[in-house]
This record gives sequence, structure tokens and C-alpha cells, in this order.
Amino acid sequence: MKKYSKIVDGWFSEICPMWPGVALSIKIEKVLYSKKSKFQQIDLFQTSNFGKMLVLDGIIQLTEPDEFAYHEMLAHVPMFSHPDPENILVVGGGDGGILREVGRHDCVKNIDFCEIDEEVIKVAKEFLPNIACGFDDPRVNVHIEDGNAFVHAQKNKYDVIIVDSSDPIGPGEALFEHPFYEGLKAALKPNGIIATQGESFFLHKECVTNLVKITKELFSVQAYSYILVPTYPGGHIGINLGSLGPELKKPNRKIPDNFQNQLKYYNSDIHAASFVLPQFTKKMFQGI
Ligand code: GXQ
Repeated sequence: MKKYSKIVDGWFSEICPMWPGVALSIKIEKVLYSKKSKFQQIDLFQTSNFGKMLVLDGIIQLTEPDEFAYHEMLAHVPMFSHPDPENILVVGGGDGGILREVGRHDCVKNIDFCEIDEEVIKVAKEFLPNIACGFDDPRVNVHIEDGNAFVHAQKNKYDVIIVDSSDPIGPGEALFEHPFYEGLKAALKPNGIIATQGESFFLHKECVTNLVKITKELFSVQAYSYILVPTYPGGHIGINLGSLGPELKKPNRKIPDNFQNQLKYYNSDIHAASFVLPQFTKKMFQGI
């Protein structure tokens, strides 16, 4: 992928044709890592006020002070919607943040993890130990493979599948298309749930509408939720969910107090509230 983002006078600006004419800038103190892997350019910055920041092909993947919002919601909304999730698949998210959150659920017996780029895992383990600690869980089995191919090889196996993908430009492109969602459905057990990185309804109306359409075609229950994340474009990002059984808009299990105490964003109120959409977004999804 061509890189558009740049650093001018110590300010990193996240420039991308997916959000033309608008960019988030973050002041950089130091470049801690910068290298091209087989798949993408990987940069790790020490920022002035936002901790460390992981950037792939010029696109912000996470910053330390707000990663909890994205990782908690993308993991716990589908996990608490399922009455008894035991076998989990996580696709993408080489930083380990989703693994850390899924691992908090005692009912989980196995977590398969598929990431295309081994280098991202290495960088996270070296520079982001509070996120990459997800890899320390003995229930995690790491597969370095293309997510699309891996999913298509699994049948009737998982209770919950979480897709923590990058944007649909670059290595993550296939993860936004119909065949991948067919693969997700086939990889699920009868009561299974999927949750995928759902982009931003303010910025990519067509992309988001298309994800919702595909999911509605394939799953009996579909819902769209969103998270506030200051360092993603527009300050928000969606979760696109599909279910073969359980309802999605309310937790189907109670959160134990000692679990809730570890979290900073997710709770049962925000689970339900995150599905309440602005009028223009409701309209976008009407009739599809
Ligand atoms: C963190 N574990 C991985 N995945 C983060 N751009 C994403 C990477 C890029 C991104 C969103 C999530 C947002 C584009 C605007 N919707």
C-alpha cells in the first residue's frame, strides 16, 4: 500500500484516501521501531502525550492510553452476548489486545489466533508488554497465516469469532468481502457469534453499509455497535456483529464483580447503549 501519512515538524499526520481531506495529528517524541515486514511498514513511536503508538502502513492501530476502549468492546460485546463461549477464534490484532480481553473469561477453553504478520507480534512483545501479555495465556494457539485462508479451513468449530482487522486497503482487504463472511459463518457452531472491526459510520458510509448488508444476508441476527476511540479517525469506530442464535444487544451473562473491576470501558449499560444509533445511521441501514 502506498503510504500517505507523514511527519512534519515532529507531528505525525494520519493521511489516507479513506478519509480524504481530514487527518489526526499526534506529536512524536521518538521513533522506537521502523521497518518494512513482508506485508507492511511497521512503525512504533513514543508520542509526547499519548504513550506509545503502533502504526501499520501509515495507519494508527493503537495508542496506549485509549487501546482499552477498542479492545474491551470488540472482545466483550460478543463474548458477553454468548451464554457459554468456550472455543474462540481471533483473526488479526497481532498486538495481542483482543487476546488479553478474551482471556479474562474463565469459561474459555481454547483461543485460536490467526495473524498474517509475525513481525507485528514481535514488535508488540518488545514494546507493548501490557497489550502483548495476551500471548502469555496458555489457552492461546498462534497460527501465522492469512486470515481468509485460515477461516475457510475451519468448520463448525467456534462459539465466538472476533476479527480485529486493519482497514480494507492493504493486507486486510479480503476480510471485508462476502466470501470471508461465508467462511466465518461456516466456521461457527450453531449458536455462534461473529464480531468484526466495523469502520466508522461518519466516514465510510458505503463500506459500513456493505458490511451490514453482507452480515444481514448470512446471519439471522445482525447488529451494529460503536465505540469512542479518540485516536481513530472521527473519534469513533464500529463493531459489526452477526449471530446464529443469541441476541446481541444485551449481555447474556452477568459480569462478576472481580471481572468488572479490571475493566475501564465495558459494562452492561454501555453494551446495550453502544447499539443505539444516530438517526442518519439508522436510515443508512434501513431496508438492507
Ligand atoms: C488493534 N488491535 C488493531 N485495528 C486495530 N483504522 C484497526 C486498525 C486501523 C483502524 C481501525 C482499527 C480506522 C479507520 C477509520 N474507520
